[in-house]
Amino acid sequence: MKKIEHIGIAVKSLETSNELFAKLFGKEHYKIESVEREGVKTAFFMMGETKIELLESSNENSAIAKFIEKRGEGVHHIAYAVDDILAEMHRLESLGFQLLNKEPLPGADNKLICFLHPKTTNGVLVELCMDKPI
Ligand code: CMX
Repeated sequence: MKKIEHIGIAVKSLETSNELFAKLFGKEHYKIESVEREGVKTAFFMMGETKIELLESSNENSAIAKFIEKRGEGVHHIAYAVDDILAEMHRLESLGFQLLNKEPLPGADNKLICFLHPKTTNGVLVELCMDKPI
């Protein structure tokens, strides 16, 4: 793993939280993108080399809706940049980490992604992400 690529924060309202985080950071988000498969609408802020991803649920059965219902708004996942996502998935699975998807999936911001179950990572949902090959 190379660095923290982004930190995902679950929010109830993207509109309200975009305003709040713009005040906090002193700059606006650079992108809004929906990921239909995950039932989320996201906004990205750039923080040096790291991004902050705000996640709003777009349907009541999504992972973000469940998360907010159980735990309220807050840090949802930490995403780490990797060079070779398949190699990293194989490495981590062989070490006993539980992959939540067996194949890399397309994620927001031009990434291929894989999640690791928080039960196998000390309660923190981990995402691996790699730039989509051009
Ligand atoms: N971080 C830490 N723990 C989490 C969590 C999170 N983000 N989400 C759920 N959990 C916990 C639950 O609280 C629960 O803990 P307890 O057993 O102590 O109550 C445990 O994980 C298992 O929860 P579950 O109810 O069995 O499973 P869920 O249906 O809540 O699913 C998870 C949890 C992580 C497997 C599911 O959310 C998932 O597959 N996530 C990956 C996809 C995702 O998060 N997509 C949204 C982001 C998309 C994007 O970034 O674009």
